[in-house]
Amino acid sequence: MNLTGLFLIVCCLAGGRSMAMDLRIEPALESCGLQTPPPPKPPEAAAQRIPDSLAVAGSRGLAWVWLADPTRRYPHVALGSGVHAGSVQALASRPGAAAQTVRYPLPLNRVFEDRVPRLVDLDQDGRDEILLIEADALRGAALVVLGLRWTATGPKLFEQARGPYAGSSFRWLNPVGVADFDGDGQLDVASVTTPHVGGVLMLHHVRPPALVPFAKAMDVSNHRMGALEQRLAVIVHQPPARPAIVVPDMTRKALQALRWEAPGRWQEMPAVLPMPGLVERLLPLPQGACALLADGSHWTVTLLP
Ligand SMILES: [Ca+2]
Ligand SMILES: [Ca+2]
Repeated sequence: MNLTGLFLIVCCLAGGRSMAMDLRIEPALESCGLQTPPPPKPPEAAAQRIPDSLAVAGSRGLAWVWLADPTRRYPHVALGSGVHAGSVQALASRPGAAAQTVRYPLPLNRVFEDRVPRLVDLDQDGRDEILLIEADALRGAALVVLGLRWTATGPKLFEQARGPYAGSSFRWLNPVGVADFDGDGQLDVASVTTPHVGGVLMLHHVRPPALVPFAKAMDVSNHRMGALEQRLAVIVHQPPARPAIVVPDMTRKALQALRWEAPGRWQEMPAVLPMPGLVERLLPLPQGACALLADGSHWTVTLLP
């Protein structure tokens, strides 16, 4: 009997669970066959975005969002450069009105330590919010959710919710994504705090004005220090099971899969899955992920529920 078979028996006898999660990997062609169409052309104003950052197009109230006002006032190079954004800007749109540019500047003790604004309708009201990594000079990084509202004088971005700070200067965190991890019908936010020095996977409820952590798991990483690439964990949807997270362990030479199960505990694989090299990027596939390793090879990763 192989180790997996042995585990299944031990698991089911000891824990009473019917199945254990498992991951399978297979060598794949470049990008695992993923076809990504070229993005639409950003508006003229987005040409002023900070270096190496993405302008992101949306369709639910925010036509475009980009990071702007480059500054070196927070000299941390987790993303490969000490240049960060002093503001986020957006092209706000609504039916029957001309789109308008709106700017949300940060105070001098803060920056957006991020390269990609994430658009997601977190409160499911039909309009997108912006999820970003902010960094405070003394308290380090925090997740922030910005909402858009229209006033008599035009659109305004405002802080809708904020997560806990990473703790001190130059402590960073990196989002994983958004899903209903605990099955209560409300979207939750997943992120990894301090992914370079003992990463902690955190799940947060969205409870404006706060993002409130409700689950933590240790010893994961979803970023390589100094890398521009921020996509190093995926969320796998296999209903009726709750969404699972596939993420490297701290070495980034192995993968773990975790799912937050009722009534409130992690289900995870009994042992991490060793990879044939250092994991540099994970992109979502319907049943798992496409992994890019440091040697340039691609692998499909499949989650067996
Ligand atoms: Ca919304
Ligand atoms: Ca939820």
